[in-house]
Amino acid sequence: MSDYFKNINEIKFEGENSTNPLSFRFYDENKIVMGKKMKDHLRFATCYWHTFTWPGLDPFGGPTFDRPWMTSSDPLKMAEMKLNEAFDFFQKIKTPFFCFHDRDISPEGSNYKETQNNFFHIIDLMESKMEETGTQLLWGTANAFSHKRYMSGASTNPDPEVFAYKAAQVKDCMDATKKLGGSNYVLWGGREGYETILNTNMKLEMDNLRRFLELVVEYKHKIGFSGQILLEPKPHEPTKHQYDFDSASCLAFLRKAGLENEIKLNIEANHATLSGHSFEHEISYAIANEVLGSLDINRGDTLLGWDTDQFPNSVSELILPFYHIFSNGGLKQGGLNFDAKIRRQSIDPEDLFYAHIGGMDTCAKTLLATEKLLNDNILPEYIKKRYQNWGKDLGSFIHSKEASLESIQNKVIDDNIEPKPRSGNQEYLENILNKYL
Ligand code: XUL
Ligand code: CO
Repeated sequence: MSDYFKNINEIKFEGENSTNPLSFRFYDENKIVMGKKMKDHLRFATCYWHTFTWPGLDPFGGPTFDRPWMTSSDPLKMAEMKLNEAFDFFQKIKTPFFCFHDRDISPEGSNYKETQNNFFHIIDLMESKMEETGTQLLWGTANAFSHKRYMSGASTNPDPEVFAYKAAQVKDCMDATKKLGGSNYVLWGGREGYETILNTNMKLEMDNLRRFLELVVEYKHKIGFSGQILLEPKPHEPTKHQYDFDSASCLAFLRKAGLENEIKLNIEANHATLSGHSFEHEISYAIANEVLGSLDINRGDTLLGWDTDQFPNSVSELILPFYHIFSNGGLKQGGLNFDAKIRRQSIDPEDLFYAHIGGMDTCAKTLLATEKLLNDNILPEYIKKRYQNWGKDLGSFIHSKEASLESIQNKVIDDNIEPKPRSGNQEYLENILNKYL
């Protein structure tokens, strides 16, 4: 029996003028946008960790959330209660997908075997819940960063026993993700980095990270998992330096390891801004290099320098990310995972709903704006025109095999080439974009 959310009914679309805070004003799941249902474009996922597992801690204060499944008695029973409540929530909020870490859904036991039994016990129950409700798994992942055994890294730990422990854990989690029909498997290198170079052999750590990823890819093929394997870049936090800093450093690493065709990226908004980039930069970089896998959707706070993981609430922040995604084929096997948490003062069951409703409505409103932006075609036409000379004689010559620095120089002299600067029209373009917000 689930009763934590008993006072809340299924959230319905009521339209823009609705004053009911427990309704959608823009997310109309079956509405056709750009030829497809809204829900199939957006592929929303609720995350298990922030929404059901995080108790409202901050570095200066203890738990603030009074959830019935967070008491200390019988951890496995608590995990079962959490599972029931989570599926009740998924059905009421109507995110078609969810995501989990192994340790969000089931407790560690006193040894590996016991932990494994707890995990597969919950996975079996989860499988039945998924069948019963039709909720799907966007991705699974292993938490190899919270327990103290991982304090100096997981696959980049100085101790091979820790590497082995993580490998065992990831094998189980990949098996579970496959069993549940997950569309992706995510690897976020929570502590795959270092605190001080004084005690760190960077070359060996990076070789070991490569070895770990090779083993993951090998196992994916062995078990016939058809989902995508995704790395999730983040520049720092918890460690000071992380090896998977941003899209560009992940891609460089993957290329050196020869894994660029096997592993794609799960890009998170607040990780992008922590690395000094915008969300749209990280997304377009991944698209340009054919490694966009999925998105963790949230937002940071410009006044705070850490990962605040707030729910998205601004169309103007999302319009450029969406424009790039939907002008390049959409999310495909990926989705929009709300890797976002309510504030620790938001302690009512309704607060979890308000947060997701706000995030889903903001994304839906952005999708509608993106449709207009793409239909009007002003921005794509502008870009096409700006680069059009690359399709003409000189551009084609430069790309041809005959071109060399000497022959290009001859052209400059013979054809009297004197480039004339042309405006980038930034403010004009910003005004155009504003019309859609
Ligand atoms: C941490 C983070 C993780 C990953 C999954 O900042 O984003 O929750 O998404 O491990
Ligand atoms: Co994330």
